[in-house]
Amino acid sequence: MGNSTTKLHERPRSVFSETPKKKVHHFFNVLDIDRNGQLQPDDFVNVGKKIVSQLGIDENSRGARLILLKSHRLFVQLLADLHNPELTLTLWDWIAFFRDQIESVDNGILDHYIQRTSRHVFDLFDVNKDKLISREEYANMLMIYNIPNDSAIQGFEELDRNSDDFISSDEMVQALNNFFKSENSEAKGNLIFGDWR
Ligand SMILES: [Ca+2]
Ligand SMILES: [Ca+2]
Ligand SMILES: [Ca+2]
Repeated sequence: MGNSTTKLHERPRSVFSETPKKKVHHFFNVLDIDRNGQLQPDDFVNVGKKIVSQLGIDENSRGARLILLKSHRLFVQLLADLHNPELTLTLWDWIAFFRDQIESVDNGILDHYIQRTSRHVFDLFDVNKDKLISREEYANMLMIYNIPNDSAIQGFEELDRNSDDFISSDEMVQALNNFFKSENSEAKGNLIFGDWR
């Protein structure tokens, strides 16, 4: 029995190998909406604006302001997670953050980040607020982030583990866990933000 406790502490550290690195790099490009090689407030605010225009709601309405606030908050929290006092994140900051988290013995910060990213996806893209992401809502997310739809159709199938045609928040967290942590290039969830290969 004492043995199992020891084993917990002997968990081998994960290595930030080429596969997770490629995925994280791809995710940076997805978030870098204006493709200037830096994550800045504009990238996130523009996502909010695109959602508002996709929904066809009045830019000055409460709903629209809430969406803009939520997408901006995503960036502010990201800066806090990365302990970055600047309003700009470079690819280098980004990759170093994930490398440090994945290679750390304690995955607490990364798990927290995954939970929060999942919450944000639901906040921004679960339009009818049924706590499920439908195919249509997922397709809208891809469109907002300029992710080609073809690879992501397969992504949806893999995310939807119980094949009920919806992505639940548990399925989202599982997918993000694989996306950020798995060294397996075929892991389910890898295609959540399109084809990174
Ligand atoms: Ca940018
Ligand atoms: Ca929904
Ligand atoms: Ca499902």
